[in-house]
Amino acid sequence: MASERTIVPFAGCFTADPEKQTPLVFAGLPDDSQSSFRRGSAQGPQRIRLAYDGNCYNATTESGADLTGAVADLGDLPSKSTWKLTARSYQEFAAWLFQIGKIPFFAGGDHAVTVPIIAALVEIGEPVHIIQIDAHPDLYLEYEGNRDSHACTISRALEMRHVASVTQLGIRTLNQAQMPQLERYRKHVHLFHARDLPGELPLLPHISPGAPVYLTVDLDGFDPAYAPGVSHPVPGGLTPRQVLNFIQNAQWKLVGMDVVEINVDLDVNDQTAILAARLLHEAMGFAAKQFMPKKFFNG
Ligand SMILES: [Mn+2]
Repeated sequence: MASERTIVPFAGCFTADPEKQTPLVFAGLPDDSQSSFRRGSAQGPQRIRLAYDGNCYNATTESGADLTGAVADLGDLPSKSTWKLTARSYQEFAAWLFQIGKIPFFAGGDHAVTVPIIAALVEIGEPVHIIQIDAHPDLYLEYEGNRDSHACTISRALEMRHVASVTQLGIRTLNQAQMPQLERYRKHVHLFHARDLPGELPLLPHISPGAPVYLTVDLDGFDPAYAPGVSHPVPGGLTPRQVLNFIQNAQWKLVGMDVVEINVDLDVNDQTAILAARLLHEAMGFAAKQFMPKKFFNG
């Protein structure tokens, strides 16, 4: 169960009342133990909350959803003594949220936190499409002997039978070591290099309108000009505008989302934390628009 509840308002969207009857919930997964290089994402959830705090942001999304008090903040799930135990607690927590019909939004943490959340998606009861914004395919079978590394996230996801497909957007670090996995799962993986995405992000014909989608955003998918606070910056990435338009124009059903891999030590003026919060906010608005048009919308 989550702890350390916060009353940080997150642009007025958050309520600290966990009993609030809203499908939209937020929780932090502050674990960076599976990072291969730099640590720093464990402070991500709280920095993302704080970055979007106060009266300088408003609760209405670009598409007009007024999310005032519409998001229950369930706090941060503390890390356990081992990653295996932490992952189990994340999976059980997420499974419970899916069982009771919530649409959870998570802030990491490194990209390893996504694996137990995707495992919990089995509770949705039908195959779920994964859409990944990332510079990296995360398709190592194992990395430095560690199958739980954040470099292996998509390999682990593809082993799950309830994962219908994985769409990777913004990739610019595919290497030979990951090619065997890409070949093995070629029917399930749709990889788009950043170099091939100069404008609007692609329509995804393999995902039917209304199909369930889980969105996982590694902040290094963005160009470092927009997201300097990441452990593995790779120039030549996506823009916030591309990704926001992609989310807002989607025809699928969003069942959950995470934003991971912020490195708070490298962030500049909270630029990356604000971007992370904005992505969550707009995606919450998309979910609200899809499921609760009368209750949560202006006009
Ligand atoms: Mn990455």
